[in-house]
Amino acid sequence: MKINKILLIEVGTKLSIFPPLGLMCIASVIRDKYKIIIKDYSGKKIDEQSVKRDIEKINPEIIGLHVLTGPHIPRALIISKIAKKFGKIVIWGGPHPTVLPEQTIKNEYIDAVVIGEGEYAFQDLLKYFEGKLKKPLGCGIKEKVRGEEKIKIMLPQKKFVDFKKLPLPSWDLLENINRYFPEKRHNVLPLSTTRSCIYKCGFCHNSNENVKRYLGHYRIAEPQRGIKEYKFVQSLIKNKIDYLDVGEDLHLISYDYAKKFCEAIEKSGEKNLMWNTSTRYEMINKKIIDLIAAYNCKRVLLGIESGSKRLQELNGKIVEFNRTKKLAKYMRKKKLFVTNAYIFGHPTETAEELKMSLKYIKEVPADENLIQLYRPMPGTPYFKICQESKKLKVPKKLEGWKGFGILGHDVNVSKISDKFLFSTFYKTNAWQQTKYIFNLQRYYLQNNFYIKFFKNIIDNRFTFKLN
Ligand code: B12
Ligand code: SF4
Repeated sequence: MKINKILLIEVGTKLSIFPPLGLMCIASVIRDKYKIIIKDYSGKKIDEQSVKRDIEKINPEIIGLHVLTGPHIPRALIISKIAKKFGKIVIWGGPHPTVLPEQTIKNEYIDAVVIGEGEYAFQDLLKYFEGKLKKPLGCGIKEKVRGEEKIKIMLPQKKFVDFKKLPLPSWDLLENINRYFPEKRHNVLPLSTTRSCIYKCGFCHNSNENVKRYLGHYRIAEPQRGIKEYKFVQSLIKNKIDYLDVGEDLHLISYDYAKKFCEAIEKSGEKNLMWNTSTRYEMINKKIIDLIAAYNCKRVLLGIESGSKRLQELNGKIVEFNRTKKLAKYMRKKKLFVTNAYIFGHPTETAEELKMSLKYIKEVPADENLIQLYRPMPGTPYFKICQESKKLKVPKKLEGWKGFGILGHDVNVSKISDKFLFSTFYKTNAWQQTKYIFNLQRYYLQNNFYIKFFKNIIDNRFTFKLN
């Protein structure tokens, strides 16, 4: 089969707009061989008519979709069904097909999945559909064996992305790039500068076996790449970017890296270029805090997850109380906006252990305590505990995962009574969200983000998950 045009679709959810970083990375490595069109449905309602119109108008041979576990799935299925009606080859990539490739590809509207990192695997798959390669790696395919359809999950790729050789994401292929930067002066550029994570916390996607095998080891790009990307995107848009969001899974990994990052910010030639980061308490100290605060870092996201030593050991993140308290206090003194993330309802968690988390929330300083109910993510060590306890109904079909990761669809897999867990969660959150909004307003004023201050509707991660 001859492939000319490829349509890459960001499925997204109707409530949040986010640039399709993964698809832009894929596009960059194949755009010199094929015509690539990117459609971003994030922040939009999906209706059959407009999807039909898009597919008919573009008329690609291949349609690739980026899919997370949760509400992305029903949206991706609507698109895939229409695509199949038009006789297109449908390929899913992203976190959901990565963790459950076999079940995903069983769906009648999906022809193949990319597992883990997509840059090399997608190229293999394209060659496979062109009849130039028999055994693509890093993917799942359907093959006819003696008239019968068989699913084959292929071995991982032998190569993983080297940021030094990877072209910048194809921001210039976005249809309406200004959509992501609506403010006149204060816009945020999300950057993807890492792959995978050094750690494998028990609840996290990164501890999934397929993620470990198919996404490759932890890599972090030279900070200079982020600055280059910032300049590239700035040259494409009409408004001003003054803030880099590098708070991915794990960004600030050491003093040496922090130093390099701060030097790159300084050498960028841009006055007042701000940024945020994500890290773990065990990775930071006062010296790092002094450094990043001096070089315009504004926000830091850190995981505490639980106040119980047993649960900290279970999930692989030890957060020592006194040290954490001191560091958090110091970050706030240095005017860094501190977000501490917690999970309520860990598998096997007891009411006593939940109270230990409440102690952390009360005593460890933060501008935002981001509290989430435990969301079971398939294939993780936590998920296995849930399955063993038989408290979780594991979906037998792809469609069944649509409620995962959303507030309101939660199952209680802990040993805490439903009443105590949910009432503690909602009560604590009501108070913490109020405090957060107040702190955010203060932060906006401190940094002269006046427009954001006035426009600050409650668009935080707590409400958007009521999807
Ligand atoms: C930015 C981000 C968000 C943004 C935007 C989401 C988005 N569109 O990706 C927002 C804030 C909205 C978000 C929300 C949530 N997120 Co989030 N998020 C991220 C984060 C930090 C970066 C994503 C990114 O851009 N990565 C960089 C690009 C390059 O990677 P990528 O998108 O995975 O793409 C690569 C491959 O997957 C593949 N690929 C991807 N798509 C396709 C398509 C095709 C056709 C092909 C061939 C290949 C391919 O190729 C790409 C290049 O190698 C990731 C962590 C991470 N490091 O990936 C978590 C992550 C994606 N999020 C996660 C989770 C759990 C959530 C939430 C549920 C959080 C929560 N508890 O509320 C919500 C879900 C909201 C919802 N209702 O669906 C999990 C996903 C788990 C899962 N199984 O789905 C991740 C992996 C974090 C983690 N470590 O657990 N998130
Ligand atoms: S450090 Fe963060 S991103 Fe890494 S495995 Fe743990 S929770 Fe996941």
